[in-house]
Amino acid sequence: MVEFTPWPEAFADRYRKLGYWIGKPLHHAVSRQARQRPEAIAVICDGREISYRELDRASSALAARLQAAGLRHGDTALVQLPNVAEFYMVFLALMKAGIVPLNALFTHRRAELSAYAEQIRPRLLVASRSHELFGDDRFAEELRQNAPDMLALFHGEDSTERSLQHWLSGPVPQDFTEMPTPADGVAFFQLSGGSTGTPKLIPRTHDDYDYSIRESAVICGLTPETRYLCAMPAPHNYLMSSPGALGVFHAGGTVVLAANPDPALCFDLVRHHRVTMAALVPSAVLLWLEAAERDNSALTSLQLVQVGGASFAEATARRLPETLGCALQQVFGMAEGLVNYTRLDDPAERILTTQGRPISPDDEIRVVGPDGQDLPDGEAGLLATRGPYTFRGYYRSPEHNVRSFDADGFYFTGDIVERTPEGYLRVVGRVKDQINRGGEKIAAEEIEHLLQRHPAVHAAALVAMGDARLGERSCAFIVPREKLRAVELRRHLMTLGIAEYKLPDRVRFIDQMPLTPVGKTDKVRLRDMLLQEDAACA
Ligand code: J2J
Repeated sequence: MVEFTPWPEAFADRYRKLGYWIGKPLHHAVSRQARQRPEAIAVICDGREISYRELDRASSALAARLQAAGLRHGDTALVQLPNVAEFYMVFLALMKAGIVPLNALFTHRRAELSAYAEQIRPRLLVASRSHELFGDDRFAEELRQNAPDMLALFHGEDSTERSLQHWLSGPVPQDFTEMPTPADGVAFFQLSGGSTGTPKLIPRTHDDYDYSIRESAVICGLTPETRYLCAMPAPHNYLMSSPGALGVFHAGGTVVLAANPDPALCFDLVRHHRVTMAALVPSAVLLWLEAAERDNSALTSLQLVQVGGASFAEATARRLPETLGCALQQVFGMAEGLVNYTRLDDPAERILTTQGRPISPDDEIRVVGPDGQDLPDGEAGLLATRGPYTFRGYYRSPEHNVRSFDADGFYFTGDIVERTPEGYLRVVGRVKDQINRGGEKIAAEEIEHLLQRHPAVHAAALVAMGDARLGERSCAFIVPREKLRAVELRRHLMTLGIAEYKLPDRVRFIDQMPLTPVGKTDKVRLRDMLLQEDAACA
């Protein structure tokens, strides 16, 4: 079984007694829908309409085949698929077979996938032939060096023995028995936005994740009539669970998949499929607002747009309801657990000016000052939390866990928030060393380590710079050992193979790294230098 840090028994008991943890595996809602409303449409993808019956059948067929191929309960899987219906089929199949997936983003490349494989040593790889790394078998073979008995299946593969679509087809064998991992054990790994050199994995249990999904479905008012547009990466926690596709399946609604949030693509999908709800990040909202100001006639079915993942300017929030012709819901969540929503019946000002309040009455929130003291409402401090769906430790990261949690099990999120007297949170800043590039998180240290592997780099630091569209972009400050050009660094990072969104947007060469009194890189100074340059240019 995949190990993880469990909740202390007293907490687990309480969460069960309160009916939060119901002891069911994550696929239970789809199985229920398939029994009760088999013909209802679960997913629309590229013009294909997939019913709950079909979603359930395909996932059981794959689960049975994986079992027959010798995969076992408690094995792990590395999955990387684009926004296609098969992503959900695979996820549900793995839940049924008790195989623990890590769902990589489609933008992830060699560096990320290798680091994930090294951590989980997958017995199964599910990838897409349309990804640059999986057009041929070389990279899959490379991954196999760490995981010699790894089975590989490919979406878009011609040969039948390795074709994911083939493995998903056909009837479910009579003797197929579901073997999910225990409900209070690890169901899958969620990915942390991170701030450290190696990407951190978040073990999520069926019990905790399912609770957040069920409550999210209620808070967001989902019904069988909901048509939810998923136009951001499907594996992201937001799109999986807040309420995400799993929330929609819980309510028996329909997920409409889009490759990206481009309004040219999405507005047609909204019109065509009568989409009622969409989940966006702030940078996508800006694109939607520009397009809708020209013509919003495609959006008449839209009732609710959720915005989360990065700081959302109040001025933009104020434009949204009228321009898109629908309600706004702000969402402030994290793959580690805690999710906050403004409620559908909240006063307009609260929806426009806060990032919501926690899902659960048992989400414990602390706003902590510099000396570790709890701050009164209205004062900005570090957000720490524990609760029925907030994890208790990163996977195999004892040192990092000591820094991320206090002795009482509160997780320090790295966000700076203030709390209103009504218990709503406003995100006002961050202490974690991360760049939030339009909702995509970049761990500064990860990129700094990779930059430092270039022989001509003496020191490197990555900091955020403000950006009107994305909120933030990244700037790499480099102290070179010898003459070096920005393109060479870019090429170096491309060769190491990182997701494109992690490539520094700007590179600045400096003679010396500014240091704090204790000798650490002074990132405040670096950010100030950028501000001064921008002011000089303006
Ligand atoms: C400011 N910062 C925000 C917001 C997240 C729902 C929604 C988002 C995520 C997510 C998620 C923010 N305003 N409204 O998992 O279930 C920043 C914070 C936070 C970090 C988490 C979900 N909403 N953020 O974005 O794990 O800094 O999850 O700690 O990717 O994004 O990032 P991530």
